Amino acid sequence: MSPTIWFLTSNAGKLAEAGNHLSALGYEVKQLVVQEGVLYEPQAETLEEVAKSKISQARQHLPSNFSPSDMILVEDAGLFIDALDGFPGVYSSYVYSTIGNAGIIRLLNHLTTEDPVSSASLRSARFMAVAALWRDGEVMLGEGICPGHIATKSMDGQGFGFDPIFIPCDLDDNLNPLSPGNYGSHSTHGKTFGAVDSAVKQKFSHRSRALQNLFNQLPSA
Ligand code: ITT
Repeated sequence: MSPTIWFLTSNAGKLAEAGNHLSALGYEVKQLVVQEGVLYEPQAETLEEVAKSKISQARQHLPSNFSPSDMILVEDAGLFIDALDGFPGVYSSYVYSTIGNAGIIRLLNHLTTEDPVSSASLRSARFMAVAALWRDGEVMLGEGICPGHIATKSMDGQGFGFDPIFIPCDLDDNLNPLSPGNYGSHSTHGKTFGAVDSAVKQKFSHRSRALQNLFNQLPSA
């Protein structure tokens, strides 16, 4: 029987993406549901600190059918915008639920030129994710980064959170990201994560990369 990974998250988009990634590796992913208002998001300066705090909290709320070979997964992500010195970063959830995507686009309105390449580098940003896994009493961490830039207008459709306003950098043949303005063999052709299929996002995303980095440290299921 494949090992069960209990993912502590309230975000359905994150759950679906991690489920897709990990089921392909032979794991079963279940959502670890905790009563609303019981968990807290610590005021931390790094995604890693937040992820470690989420693991400690998750361990206090294991389901009754948690078996000794099961694992706990948490993941903390954020959008880091260069022109705003990395803001919203660890404050991404708060910023998303207050000013939202429209507010971010308004904040960056002045950073646009006619030239798409300089526009992209002025509006450069990255998604970062830290995934943490509790297994056999130990915590392991994996990190993923997806560089890109903020679109000048929202492109909705699929995805969640900041997906409608984030355009990832193209990737080369080995799936390594190129710098803004360079064309690679894998591209969303100027579309945001919100305007492409989830399978396309998965190829570029910080989440896939963090999970890959984390699960590469484990023997395969
Ligand atoms: P949990 O902590 O319950 O897992 P959350 O939504 O608070 O869910 P994060 O703290 O990891 O998740 O994310 C911070 C914000 O960044 C939040 O508003 C997310 O919607 C957004 N976000 C995270 N990953 C994203 C992604 O892949 N695409 C778009 N937005 C994302």
